[in-house]
Amino acid sequence: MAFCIHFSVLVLVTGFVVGIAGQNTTSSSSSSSSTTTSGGGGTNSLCDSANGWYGDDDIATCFYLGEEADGADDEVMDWFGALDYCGALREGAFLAEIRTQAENDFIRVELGGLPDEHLWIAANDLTDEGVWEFGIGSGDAVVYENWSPNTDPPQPDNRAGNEDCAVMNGDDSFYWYDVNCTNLYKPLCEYVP
Ligand SMILES: [Ca+2]
Ligand SMILES: [Ca+2]
Repeated sequence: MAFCIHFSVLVLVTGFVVGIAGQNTTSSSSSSSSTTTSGGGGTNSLCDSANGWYGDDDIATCFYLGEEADGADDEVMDWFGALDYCGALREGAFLAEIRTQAENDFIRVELGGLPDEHLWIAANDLTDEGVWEFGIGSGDAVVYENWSPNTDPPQPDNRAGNEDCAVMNGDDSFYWYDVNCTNLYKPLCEYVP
């Protein structure tokens, strides 16, 4: 019985991990160091794919999609926790700063198999309502934006006057939504190799 349960979990986890990325993924039972070159992404060899970091030739950066190689894929945290989580993940890592359409497209395509995911990104208007920046009070303005037009009113709507942090919403093609910073979601982390 225990074996059956464990086997079922393994199958679920394996299908889940393969499903998100559409590419070869290092599973808990394999320490293979083969490069991941199939599918729509993960082809940037400068990214530490063995530890879950992916990029491709269209972007000069690496993203961590919140999926540990060991299948520990369900860590959720508030936005401030996400800042800390990404910073501690590896040298030079930070909560993702989506600055181009190519970067946004990489996340959307790479995560296309996980339509229910919400991922924290660095954009916030904590310091000055309606003025979006990366970092808190950094003055590093968000120039490229991908707010959802599919709500009424469209995003960002600062609903209830209390939405100052941004997520990419997998329920809506990974368009950006402003949400309450204390919501619990997975972090999308980044580092520049
Ligand atoms: Ca706001
Ligand atoms: Ca909103």
